[in-house]
Amino acid sequence: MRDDRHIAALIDERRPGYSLPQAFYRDPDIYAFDLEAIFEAQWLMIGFSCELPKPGNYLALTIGTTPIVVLRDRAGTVRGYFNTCRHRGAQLCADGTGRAAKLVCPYHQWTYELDGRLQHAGAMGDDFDPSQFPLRPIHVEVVAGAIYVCLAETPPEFATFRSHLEPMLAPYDLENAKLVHEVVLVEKANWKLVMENGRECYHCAACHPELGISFPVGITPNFSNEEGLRLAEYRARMERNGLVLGPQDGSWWQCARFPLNEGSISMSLDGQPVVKKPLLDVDGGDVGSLRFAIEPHNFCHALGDYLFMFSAYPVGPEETHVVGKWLVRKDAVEGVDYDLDKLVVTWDETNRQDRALAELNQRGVNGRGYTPGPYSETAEAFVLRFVDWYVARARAHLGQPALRVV
Ligand code: 3BY
Ligand code: FES
Ligand code: FE
Repeated sequence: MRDDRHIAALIDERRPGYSLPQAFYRDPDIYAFDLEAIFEAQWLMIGFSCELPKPGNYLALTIGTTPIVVLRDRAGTVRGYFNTCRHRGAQLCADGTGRAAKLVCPYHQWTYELDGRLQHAGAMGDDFDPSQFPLRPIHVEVVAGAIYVCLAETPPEFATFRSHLEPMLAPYDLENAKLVHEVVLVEKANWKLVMENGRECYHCAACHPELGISFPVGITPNFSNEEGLRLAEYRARMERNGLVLGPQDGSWWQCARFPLNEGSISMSLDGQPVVKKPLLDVDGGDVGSLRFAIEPHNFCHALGDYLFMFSAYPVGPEETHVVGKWLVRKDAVEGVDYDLDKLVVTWDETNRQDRALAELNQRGVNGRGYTPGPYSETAEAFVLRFVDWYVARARAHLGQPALRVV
């Protein structure tokens, strides 16, 4: 039995402005708590509606221990379900992508319509009422082509995030984009270490030579851009093109457009676009990056020519899977309009470097020598926000007040 009073006591031990006590990065009970309090309760970004181009296309994945499936139904609506059969609970669709006219359980062939209705169940007798056994839905929101899901019965309020992200992301026309590359990095680190690393660029100048070519690694913590002539010019240019700059943020989401390094148009090894046909056909794709991110597990960078998504999924107390996805315009042709290696190299290298850093962090944290250390208020402002948000959610889940006077 998990001892939630022990978890509450550990939360109280956390010193504000400091990293978490060791148990938060390795204790199996806290891992189980995190699945319940965070991953089964919050919005998660799983991918893009362009990955489901036709009715019946589905994307199945497992959140912690819970398999889900997100699909496009016959009416074109993106819907999501718990990927668990209503008969005896077998997983319906294997994790990954596919296309099916109906979802047929591999075990005893109960068959579901794409709208979740149970259409066929053999040998169940005359008084069996299939309408009582539809697939259990999960919450799904699609914002300008980005898919968010929530497994909770009552999800956190979403409309405010949508109202800010939608106008910023819509110009990229992601419904007419395509997924051209996907990676899953198996990282031997707790999901919070993966995310803390992903929320700061304190390490970027030293550890990400490829990213540092184009990415302003000294960027102000909230991506609100440095003041100065370049920002004034960028702001004027974006305004002229009707592109909202931001930054906009809420407790669990952030959206901001920012300029890349001088001379860089895209995140590539020479700063030049890697796709000839831009996603956003404005100023030759010279639009900086639109960064949008949600707690607990995701960030995206939408560039003029491609979009990169990063979403992390906890799979064990010391294991996290990071899913990376690259999108380009649907009509861009590989080998003609883009070279796949050049498209993916910057984030591929960056992700591998970040995996090594998260694993390095885990090894050190596991040692007897670990005591929580202080975050930089400037360079690690977003890490602090992430950890403070986590602590607030954990407290709320335990039924404690958000702020405790100690
Ligand atoms: O949130 C981000 O944008 C990631 C990308 C690089 C560093 N990190 C802050
Ligand atoms: Fe799905 Fe039996 S568990 S049909
Ligand atoms: Fe990094």
